[in-house]
Amino acid sequence: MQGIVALTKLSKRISFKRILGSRSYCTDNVVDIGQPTSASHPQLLKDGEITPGITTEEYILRRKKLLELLPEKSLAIISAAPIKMMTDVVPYTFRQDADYLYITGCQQPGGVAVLGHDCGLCMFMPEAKLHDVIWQGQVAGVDAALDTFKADKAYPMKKLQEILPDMIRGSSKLFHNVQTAIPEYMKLEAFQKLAYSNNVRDLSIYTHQLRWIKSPAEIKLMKESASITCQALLLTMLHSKLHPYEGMLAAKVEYECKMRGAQRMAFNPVVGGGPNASVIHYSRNDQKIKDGDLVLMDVGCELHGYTSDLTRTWPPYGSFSSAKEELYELILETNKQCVELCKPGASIRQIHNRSVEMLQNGLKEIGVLKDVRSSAYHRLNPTSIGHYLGMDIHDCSMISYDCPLKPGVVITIEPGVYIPSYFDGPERYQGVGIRIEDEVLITETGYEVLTASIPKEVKHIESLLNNCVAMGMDSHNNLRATSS
Ligand SMILES: [Mn+2]
Repeated sequence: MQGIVALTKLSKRISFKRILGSRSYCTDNVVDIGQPTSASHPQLLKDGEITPGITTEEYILRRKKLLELLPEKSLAIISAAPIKMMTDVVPYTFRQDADYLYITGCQQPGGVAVLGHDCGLCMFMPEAKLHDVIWQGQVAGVDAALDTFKADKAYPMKKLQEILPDMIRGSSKLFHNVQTAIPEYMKLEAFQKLAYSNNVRDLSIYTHQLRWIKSPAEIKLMKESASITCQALLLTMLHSKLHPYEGMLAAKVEYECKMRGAQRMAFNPVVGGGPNASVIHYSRNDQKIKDGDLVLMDVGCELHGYTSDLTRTWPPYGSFSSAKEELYELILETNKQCVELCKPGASIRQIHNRSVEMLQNGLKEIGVLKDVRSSAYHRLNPTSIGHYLGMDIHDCSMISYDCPLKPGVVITIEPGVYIPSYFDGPERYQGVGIRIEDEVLITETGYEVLTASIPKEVKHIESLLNNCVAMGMDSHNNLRATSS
């Protein structure tokens, strides 16, 4: 963050027009619009795609379908996600709002998209200031909105106050993305007027209906995202024997995901060794895993806007103790039976209820619960059997868990048990957390497990961990021994 003075002086000498001119700032004659295009990043996008794997036609179809769902004479307003700052001038990595990305394909902050039956897609775009271009690089503006995102109309953001009020006045109902709502349009008198007459609603009821069912192109991306996480977690399982540290396993899985093309993790990896595994969203990841303990890893990556979510629990030192194996088998059997229930017409709620029955009976049988209906059950497993998965990790939250599943929906199946060290029960089960999570795509005839390539059977896990030494992976140990 040094060199501000020098650069500011220099910037005065650089032609303003050359940097900001609509198509003049190019690398090898390729326009930089602040995100990959098929011209600038042919390794990522094919011709005709706005974002990797998703064509212009698909984006246009999404807008058409959203307009079909919206009542007559209504207008939808969706802002891009805000930039969140870590400190002063240092931003957190930007992540686009899923609805904005789904409708526009724009991966950058600062824009507002308006969709209406009369105007089609109208985008208000940020204007690159010289200072921003010098420090952050090019951004998508009005030209990119028209040429790349295929908006029907596009204006610079400064025109919003002038143009949007008339668009709002011509509508009787307004829908907006509540998650990213900004004062720039909420303060407009025309907006306030409709809000006052109770004619402003959350748009996500409609966008979530669309996003809930994945297109063939989206399914392909979901499969790739799942496959990347499976490969990364498998390598991390092998790695755990030599490096039984929560933090190192988190680093390993992130490295392997990114080496396979993921842009980022879908959430902070949960790496809980021993009793830490009984903390459902454990994120400290700062402990050494002890011999005899299990480690629970819940991880997922994001590939071109599509997330994955997968959990495995295993003993890094190579073998399950009998008490832990007993618990593990119960979770595994519940996982397998719940996966079998996935098909069109079933609901997450139904599958959840079945999982509760199985776990209550199983925990009673092995003596963790004193009786089947014990209220302690909900302390040992307060989670749902699963959730919808897609562009967001807890995708389409407006869709009820009672909704009958349809082909093209992706859900997780993640039974678990989380027994804290202080649990008033048999000592051998205290301080153990186990979750086995798979991703399941609902198909016409039933289901397809997208995370099937990573082992979950006890014998498969033990053989995987114990044979990696025979494969020469102990050479690290030898190296350490000779060099110390
Ligand atoms: Mn999950």
